[in-house]
Amino acid sequence: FLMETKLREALLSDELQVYYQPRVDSSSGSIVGLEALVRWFDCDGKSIRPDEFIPIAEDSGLITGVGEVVLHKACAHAKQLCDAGYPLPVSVNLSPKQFEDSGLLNILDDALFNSGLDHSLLELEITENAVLGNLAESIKTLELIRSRGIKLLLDDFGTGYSSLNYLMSLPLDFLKIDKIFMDKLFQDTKHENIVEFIIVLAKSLGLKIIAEGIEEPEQLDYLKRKCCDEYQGYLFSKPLPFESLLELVGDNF
Ligand code: G
Ligand code: G
Ligand code: G
Ligand code: MN
Ligand code: NA
Repeated sequence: FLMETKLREALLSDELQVYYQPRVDSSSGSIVGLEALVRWFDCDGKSIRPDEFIPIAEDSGLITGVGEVVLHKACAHAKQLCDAGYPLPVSVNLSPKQFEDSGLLNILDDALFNSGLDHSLLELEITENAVLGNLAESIKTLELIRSRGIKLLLDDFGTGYSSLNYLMSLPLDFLKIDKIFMDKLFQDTKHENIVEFIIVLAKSLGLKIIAEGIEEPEQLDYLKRKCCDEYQGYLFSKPLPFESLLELVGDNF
């Protein structure tokens, strides 16, 4: 309850910021995309983790406002990068509540219109939990999003139900292999096998694969051999405030 009140005030006083974690191309090693991740520094400068406040935002309905702020900031930053000569796509996380919201398409259109960002530079990360309710209805929404040129990415794959039916039926562009698989990759051959299976399956469905949570060079070597398309993790960079990201991108190009 206290957190909810604080979050409501945070929205009014613009305490939410967006950090960006680079996604790196497998062959060139250059930055090819960014994931937008919300950060909250309260009035005392204390940081409150999204793991803590996103669930509260979801339960209280504040997630729509939070999501709107993140989308607008991410689109504006992506536009700024593009104008500076770095046309990097930015992916924004959508929680299930946002996905169900009937106002979602208007919110997306507003963020794109206000920023002037090329639609192809916006990507949305959804999880399987977002489509659990009604598959047919979800597919319609995803198709409407995609018809605008926005790309879709399935996040956290392998951590929930991971229905092969979803993977087959949903109109998607990317699949993210979750960090939990990276953590356990060399623990036993089971984990190597399942990662290899996910990669082969996703590729056969025409999806590009992003491996996330890469911390060790050994993980990267393994995934390169299995031909992932993009990599994300502390090995390359932590999520950065926009100004730091701009510097990194400048050095990288
Ligand atoms: O960046 P970090 O590891 O702290 O993020 C923790 C969790 O919060 C992750 O599951 C991430 O997907 C989620 N998250 C981060 N930013 C956003 C956001 O803008 N919207 C939503 N819905 N979730 C986010
Ligand atoms: O790893 P993580 O993304 O949580 O790093 C965030 C760190 O960056 C915080 O520990 C904080 O010290 C610093 N930081 C970046 N931007 C701000 C800001 O706007 N306010 C405050 N108080 N700290 C910031
Ligand atoms: O749920 P989602 O995949 O959106 O969340 C991504 C989260 O993972 C973010 O909170 C981000 O800060 C975190 N993250 C990204 N790369 C790494 C990494 O290499 N190691 C760890 N421990 N966390 C990471
Ligand atoms: Mn994500
Ligand atoms: Na993930």
